[in-house]
Amino acid sequence: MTRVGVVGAGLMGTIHARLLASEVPGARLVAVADPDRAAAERLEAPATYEDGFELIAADDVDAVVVASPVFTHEPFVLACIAAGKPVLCEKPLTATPEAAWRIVEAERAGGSHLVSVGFMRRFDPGYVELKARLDAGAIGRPLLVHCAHRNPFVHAFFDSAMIITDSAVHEADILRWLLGEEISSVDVRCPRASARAREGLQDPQLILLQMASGVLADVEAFVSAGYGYDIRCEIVGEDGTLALPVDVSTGFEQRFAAAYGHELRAWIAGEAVAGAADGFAAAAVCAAGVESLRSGGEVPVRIG
Ligand code: ISE
Repeated sequence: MTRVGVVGAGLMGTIHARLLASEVPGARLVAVADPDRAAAERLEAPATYEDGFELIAADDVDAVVVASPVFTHEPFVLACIAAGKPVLCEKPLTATPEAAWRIVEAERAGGSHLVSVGFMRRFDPGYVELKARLDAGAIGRPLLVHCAHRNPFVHAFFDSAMIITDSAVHEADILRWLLGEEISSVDVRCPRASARAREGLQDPQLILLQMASGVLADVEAFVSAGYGYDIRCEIVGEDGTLALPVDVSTGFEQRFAAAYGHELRAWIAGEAVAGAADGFAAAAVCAAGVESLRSGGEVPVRIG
C-alpha cells in the first residue's frame, strides 16, 4: 500500500485527494497540506499540515502529489527528490524551462526516477485511441494537426501568457506524445480579441507549432469561449484523417475526469506517466510561445 500525501487543497488537490481516497487500488490518502488548514481539513485525510515541506518529510508519507500554485512546484518537487519520494506534480511542472531543467538535473543526480508530471490527457480514452490508430498506420504519414482548446471562462488572474503556459501547455505535451517527436518552433498569431475576453486579455490566440519532422500543428486557444469546455484534435495524414470525438462539457474537471483517475492508477502502479524531461520540453515550447506572443514571428524552441 502506497501512503500518499497531497500538497495543495485547491481544485486540483481536491480532485486528486478524492480519487486517492476511493478509486486508486494500492494507494491510501494519508495527509493533505495547505496554508489554508481549513481547506486541507475538508479533504478528510488522517493528517493535515500547513507546510508542504513537513508533509513531504513525514515518515508515513511514501509518495506525494503536488497540486499547489505553479510557483511552488520547483521547491516541493526538489524536496521530494531530496527525500527520495516519488512525486506526481500537476502541470505545468514549472513556470520556466530553467526551473524545469533544475528538476531534471536533480533527478538525474539522485540516480532514480522519481518525478512524474500530470499531463493527464495521455490517459484520456479519446487521445489513447487516436494514438493507437495513428501508430497502427490508419492514416499514413501525418501532415497536419488541428487542435482547439476552448474554456468557457477563466479567472481574473489569467493573463495572455497563461493562455500558452497554463492552457496550451497541454497541446505542447499531447502533440509530442501523439507524434513521438519534438516541437521545433512556435509562432503565435492573434486575431482581434473576443468581446467576452477580460480587458487586456489577448484571447483567442492561434498557436502554430512546427514539429521536427515537418508536421505542422495549429492550436486555437480560446479561454473565454462562453459556450462550454471544448477540446478538439484532428490529425490529417496522407491517407485519411483521425479526430477526437466532439465532447463539449462544462469544464476540464468533467471532460477529463476519467483521465485523472487513469493517470493516478498508472502512477501508483509504476506505469509510464509523463516525466521531468517532458515537463521541461513543454516549458521550453511555452517559453518560445510567450516570446512569439510578445515580439511576433516564429521563435525556435531551445531544448538543451
Ligand atoms: C487548467 O489548469 C487545465 O489544466 C485545463 O485542462 C485547461 O483546459 C485550462 O485551460 C487550464 O487553465
